[in-house]
Amino acid sequence: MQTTLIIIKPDAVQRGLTGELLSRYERKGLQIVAAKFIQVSEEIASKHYAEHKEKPFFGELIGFITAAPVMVAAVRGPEAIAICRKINGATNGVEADPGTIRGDYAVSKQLNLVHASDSPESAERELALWFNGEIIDWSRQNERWITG
Ligand code: FUP
Repeated sequence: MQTTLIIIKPDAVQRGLTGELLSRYERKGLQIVAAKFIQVSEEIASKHYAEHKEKPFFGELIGFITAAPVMVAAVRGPEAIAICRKINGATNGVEADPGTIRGDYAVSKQLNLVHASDSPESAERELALWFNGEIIDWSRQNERWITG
């Protein structure tokens, strides 16, 4: 089992897609183990995107993610990290395959609706950054009908 961080970004929230996008991970069979609707601080945004600090788009990226509220969630399941990256699609909505979130709803590289951790190391770091003891280890009654 892996747990990964999902962010439903400000563009998705503004467009009224929060529930619809979160439901894609849930319908796949992943389990929501934490979620909250928040206004992101510059501090958390800068830590989250620390690997992009030297990139020319860093300022704009921080401006975007802090511009309006986001829904942040932790989702769990077998290979959850790879599954969520596939559900999201390629970073740039122009290149993302139809059937993925970005392929279906995005035409931009920055306004790309969702974030998902890209590796187990990133997931661990990001979950610790966004959720402080707020992950709930709960059992699904129908687990055997989902993961076997
Ligand atoms: P991803 O892992 O798909 O979210 O994408 P990256 O980690 O490569 O980039 C993080 C975010 O930076 C992306 F969601 C979009 C944004 N970005 C830009 O705004 N401009 C760029 O040229 C590249 C990325």
